[in-house]
Amino acid sequence: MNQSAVADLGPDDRSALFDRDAGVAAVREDVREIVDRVREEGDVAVREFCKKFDDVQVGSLEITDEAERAYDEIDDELREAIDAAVANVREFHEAQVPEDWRESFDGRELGRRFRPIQRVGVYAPGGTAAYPSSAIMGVVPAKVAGVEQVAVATPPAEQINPATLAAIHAAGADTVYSVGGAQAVGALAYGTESVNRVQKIVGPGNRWVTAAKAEVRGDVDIDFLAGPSEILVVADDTADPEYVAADLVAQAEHDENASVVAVTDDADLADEIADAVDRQADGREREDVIRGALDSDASGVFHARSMSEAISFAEAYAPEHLSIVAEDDESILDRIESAGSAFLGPYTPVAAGDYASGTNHVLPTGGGAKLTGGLSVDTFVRSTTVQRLDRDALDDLGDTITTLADAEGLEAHAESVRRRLDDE
Ligand code: HSO
Ligand code: ZN
Repeated sequence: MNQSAVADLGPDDRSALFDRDAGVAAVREDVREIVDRVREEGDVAVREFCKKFDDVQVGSLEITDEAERAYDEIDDELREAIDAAVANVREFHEAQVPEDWRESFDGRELGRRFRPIQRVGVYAPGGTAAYPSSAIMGVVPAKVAGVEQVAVATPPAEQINPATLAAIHAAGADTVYSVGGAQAVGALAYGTESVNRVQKIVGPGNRWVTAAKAEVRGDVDIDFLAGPSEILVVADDTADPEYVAADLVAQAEHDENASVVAVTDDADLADEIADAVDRQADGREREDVIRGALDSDASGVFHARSMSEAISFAEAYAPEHLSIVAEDDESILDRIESAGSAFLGPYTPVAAGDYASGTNHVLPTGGGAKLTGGLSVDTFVRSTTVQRLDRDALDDLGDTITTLADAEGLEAHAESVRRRLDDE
């Protein structure tokens, strides 16, 4: 794993860290071909790609009933864990539901009204790991927002992970499709004989799924690019290096394209974290994946000369997950504006938010946190502004409107006001 002083990072090092793209650009062209073929050929192409990439000859692409069956059949402990996670995620997202409002602004009655999108597609990754938690994170906020048709796409397998199917059902999805990768995104975006076209696609995925979302954006709405996982830990000398390392290794476990970073103002701690990461990676079930991520140019343990330098580094990185393990964590958080989700203190592992604290784990990666937050109820609603003016309010505003309309040469606009005000 990279280890260096922040001050010694050259332009190429900084670019690998701050302009990271987790290999998405490299698959963009292949993804375009997949998406185009799904768009043109529908189910035939979807089935062909399922065979090619997942090595599965899919029967029916729609498997909604299997999700309900899986929920009934999984063991009680797993069902209870799924239900507990769903309940916490639901509770947190219910607290976000925006209320319609109207207010008087000097006699002008203005307000906003919120309504859900109607048809949404959620991607729940499968592949080398199963992601029941991602199904929960996509479906629950959509349902809390009031989305009528929530479809989930998850990769096919000899037997699709029963926990994923059960979670999809527990979260309240309406339809489930057995299709993954870029072909799933294409099918949801354009529709096929078996897959209903949606208006917005959300959810995390590997670089293929992420590139496909970038590809269809514009034809269909997407949440944002939520690619391979990232974590950045800001730590001071009060941090336990073993805890910090455990969080880095955990996110590295997702994908060899994951990026994991720690930055600290304590040089000894930097060494201890790097040692602990190496030790903790040893012998893990997914050690190959972990080592792949640790060796990435976008990963490393960095020593800053001051907490201010560490904070500037974190801001430039704009991580998906920001963990702050430091005495004055709140004031450090205050000074970092760009992060998908923040985890404060020694007892808040990122895994808490990944699974069950209630916050959403579908978060912007690749520096996207500079522009947007993670999945929330807002992702699934649109707003309409509403206004009503009485005669006095229009009278008050009349000169302003007509003067601006005249300045724009839009005389009919001005007339639409005058006509009303001239009428007694
Ligand atoms: N850390 C992942 C979410 C996840 N972790 C799912 C475990 N399962 C992306 O934020
Ligand atoms: Zn995770």
